[in-house]
Amino acid sequence: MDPSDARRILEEERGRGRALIGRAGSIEELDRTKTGVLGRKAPVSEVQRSIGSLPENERRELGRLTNEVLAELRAEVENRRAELEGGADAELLSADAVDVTLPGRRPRPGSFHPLTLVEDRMVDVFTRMGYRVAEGPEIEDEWHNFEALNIPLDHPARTMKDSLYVDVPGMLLRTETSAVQIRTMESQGPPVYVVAPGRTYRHDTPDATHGTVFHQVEGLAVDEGISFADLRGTLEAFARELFGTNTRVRMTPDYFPFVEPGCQVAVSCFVCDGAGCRVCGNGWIELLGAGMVHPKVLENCGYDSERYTGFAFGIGIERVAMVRYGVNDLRLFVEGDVRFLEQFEGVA
Ligand code: 2NL
Repeated sequence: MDPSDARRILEEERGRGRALIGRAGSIEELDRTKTGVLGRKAPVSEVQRSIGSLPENERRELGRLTNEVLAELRAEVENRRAELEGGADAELLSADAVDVTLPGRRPRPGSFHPLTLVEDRMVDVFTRMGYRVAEGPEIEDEWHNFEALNIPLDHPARTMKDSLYVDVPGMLLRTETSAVQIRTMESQGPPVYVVAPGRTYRHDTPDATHGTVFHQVEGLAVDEGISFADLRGTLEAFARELFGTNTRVRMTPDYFPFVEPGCQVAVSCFVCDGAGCRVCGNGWIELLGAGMVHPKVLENCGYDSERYTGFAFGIGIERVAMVRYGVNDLRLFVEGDVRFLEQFEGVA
């Protein structure tokens, strides 16, 4: 190679290399540029290989110049590499940045299910009157669910139509929580003051007013000298706690196999105070069934029905929740739709 050509190439490569290295936009592009500028086939490398065959007087000087250009370009490559790596870091840092001055996200509070709200309030009224809370199994035997309650073998409530039997003979999903109170009487002597809240089941096709699952609070008081007047007084106190001190109670005769006499209980409407409105219709809200415990039920549990008397009542929780919160479809209670449930946020 002609020494003057070699000199020209070195100077050209110094300029061209620096420009290319400076333009490399990524580590990958920089590596390709490095091969082009400093690799085996690069013009600088060709000059380097030709030095050995140059005349003695040129060899020294061109050798020094070649090394200078090579060192300079290598340094440029490493500078550019450091810049690109630093840029990648900075990009990562800004993508991951956390603004510590932003206000925190407040977690949404949960809410109680309306049936839980009503059940808790009702149970609370009775526990303050001195009642204990009893719970029991949801799968019951026919003795506790029917026979002990004086519901005879041929009673329509026992047929498959109204009850949900499980595939163990004689076992069914309880149709009321009375069974829990039968169990309480079987396990202890009088006096008994107990409420049994919980789920009950019916064989029904769900629509706005029928469901498969119901919730009840049943109550039972058995002692010496308990009268129908005690039942009325207890239910009046309960109604006033739940619906306000102006609430009046109306009792009309009704029949349940496990009580005698039995009655239907209505309360004066808490919206119109008995005048008649959209909520109640005629001023009264029918709320529960009740009565004096049938002597046969007491005897079935080993209680002396000559000495002890008692009253019992069964309150439908759905019924109370519907009038209280203006719910017009039973299915809303079981569907778990958040748009329904979140309306009870903050209600205690
Ligand atoms: C209703 C009617 C009622 C009872 C439940 C009861 C329990 C025992 C003994 C006697 Cl252990 N009675 N419970 C009594 C009368 C009515 O429920 O319509 N509930 C929604």
